Formats: sequence, structure tokens, C-alpha cells
Amino acid sequence: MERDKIAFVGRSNVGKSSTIRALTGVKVRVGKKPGTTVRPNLVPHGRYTILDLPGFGFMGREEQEAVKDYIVRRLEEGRDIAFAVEVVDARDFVEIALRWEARGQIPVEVELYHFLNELGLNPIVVANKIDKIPGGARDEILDAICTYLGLAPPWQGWRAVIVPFSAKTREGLRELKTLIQERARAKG
Ligand SMILES: Nc1nc2c(ncn2[C@@H]2O[C@H](COP(=O)(O)OP(=O)(O)OP(=O)(O)O)[C@@H](O)[C@H]2O)c(=O)[nH]1
Ligand SMILES: [Mg+2]
Repeated sequence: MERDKIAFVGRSNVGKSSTIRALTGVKVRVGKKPGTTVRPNLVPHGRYTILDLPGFGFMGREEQEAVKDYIVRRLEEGRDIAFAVEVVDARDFVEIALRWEARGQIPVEVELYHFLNELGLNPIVVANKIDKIPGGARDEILDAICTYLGLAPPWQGWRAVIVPFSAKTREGLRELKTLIQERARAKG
């Protein structure tokens, strides 16, 4: 099967569907509450199809595991996926990661990033909701996200991987589009 899909993955409510809307103009459902996307949406994007997956990390333990299993299986078995886009909430990421670390656990978004790399899905990291962070604090937060992902700061050295973005203001849209085009070209 041809690898013609771009998988959008990430925690619930980080803005995966909103990012896809900004990117394509297709009005996939977005919502204030986590758990908006329940079944995967398929959105045409040039010669690719974007796969808008449900988010994880908000419900009870069992449902949480079920969603995670589904996503993991979809990514592992999906010979149709060319590469992945991991969307994170730039402001919440570090706070949540600190909590996980304090419990002695690897933050789930860090785990996901490594998993996507292991699968050869070369994830682009979208640091979404950047509009919520005052200009003066952005570099520090982006550096912290990079550090968690194992990318030595400064973040500006990783512009081929991470992109500060706002689905709300569309800041970073051009950069995100360029990154996606470059990934697509690299995957041939
Ligand atoms: N301020 C701000 N809010 C955003 C941004 N992107 C998304 N949101 C809001 O975040 C909420 C969740 O957006 P969704 O796009 O539905 O998030 P999702 O990741 O698809 O969520 P699930 O489908 O539940 O996994 C909505 O209230 C959006 O309006 C952004 O860049 N800035
Ligand atoms: Mg969604």
C-alpha cells in the first residue's frame, strides 16, 4: 500500500483538529472539551490524506488504555502512514511533564515522540497555542520542550523538527506548511 497518510497525534484538547482546520480549511469538528475526535477523520491534503486521530490522556484508566492501544496499533500496523505530526500544547507540556517526572514516569508525550521516531515516522512537533504564551517567555518554553524530547537547546537549531504555532491566530502556518512539504518530499 502506498504511504499516503499524515498521522496527527497527541494528547486530547491540544488542538490537533484545529491545526488540521488551519492547514486545510476543512471544518473537522473541534471542541472545548477533550475527547472531541472519537473516530479518526480523514482530510484530503494535496496528494496526501491527513489522519486526525483521537487524543489520549483525559478519561478513566481503562478507556485511556483502549484509546492508546488503538492509536499504537493504528501507527504500528499502518503501512499507509508516510510520517507523523505530534501536536503539543506549548504551555501545558512542561507542567504536565514535570508532574510525570515527579512520579518517576516518562512523560507520555515524550514516550510518543520516541515511539514515532522508532517507527520511522519522523514526527514534526507542533508547539500549538503559542498565542497563550507572552513573547518574552516563548524561547524558554520551546527550549524546555526540546530538552524533554532529547533535542539539545536552543530550539532554533531544531526548526526542521519543531514549529511554534497557533491554530487560533495562524502564526507559524507558513512554517508548518513548509515543514510538511519538506517531509513529503523526503519521503518521496
Ligand atoms: N488559544 C488557542 N486555543 C486553541 C488553539 N488551537 C486549539 N485551541 C482550542 O483548544 C480546544 C481543543 O481543540 P481541538 O482542535 O478540538 O483539539 P484536539 O486535539 O483535536 O482534541 P481531541 O479531538 O479531543 O483529541 C478548542 O477549544 C480550540 O478552540 C490555539 O492555537 N490557541
Ligand atoms: Mg480532535
